[in-house]
Amino acid sequence: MHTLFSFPFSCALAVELELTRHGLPYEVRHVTRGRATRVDGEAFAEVNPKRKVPVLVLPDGERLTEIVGILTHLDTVHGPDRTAAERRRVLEDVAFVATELHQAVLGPLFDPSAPDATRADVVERLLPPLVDILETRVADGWIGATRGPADAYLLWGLLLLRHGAKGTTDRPHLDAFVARHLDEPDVQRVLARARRTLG
Ligand SMILES: N[C@@H](CCC(=O)N[C@@H](CS)C(=O)NCC(=O)O)C(=O)O
Repeated sequence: MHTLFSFPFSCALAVELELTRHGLPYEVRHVTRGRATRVDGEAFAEVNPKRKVPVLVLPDGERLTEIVGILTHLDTVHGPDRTAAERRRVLEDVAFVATELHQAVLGPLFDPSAPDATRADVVERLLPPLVDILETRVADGWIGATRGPADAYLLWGLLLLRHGAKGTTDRPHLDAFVARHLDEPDVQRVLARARRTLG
């Protein structure tokens, strides 16, 4: 059994989707968001001194942090056979989505203590060229055509942007990508569980 430390609608949902897609049994332990982040009354710093989700505890007890490592681990061990070149492309795309979309854009956009000017700068300056690149990448067929960890991670990023920066990702290939994923029963299951957790 895998154990995933998460909070609803965090980037850990990409890991949950990959666990679901691979048919792996897992439990989710909920972390309370914020500076004094706690899980089930236990200090979360004991679990991850960096105080960030996701944390994935493997069935043998090994504890993984950092989503790029977690997603590529699941893909390598439980995903489809890939050539060495395909693995390099998977890592490239997961790292791109992690650093350029989630850390650079979504991090400040959803940080309640970020100044309004920071959020405006992210939406007006950083996001548009990134959306251009993502639209082209999806149109060219790597992300999106080959189901994998970059897809799962990009999907959560686009769903969060639809919520936090409405209209900024309205592009034909990105819209088709999101629609295709929202049709997937695995995606619907993971989203429904996150909504139930929010209550
Ligand atoms: N370097 C970490 C960063 C992960 C991260 O930023 N996680 C956010 C949620 S998506 C978090 O746990 N934030 C703590 C908080 O908001 O209290 C990784 O790539 O896994």
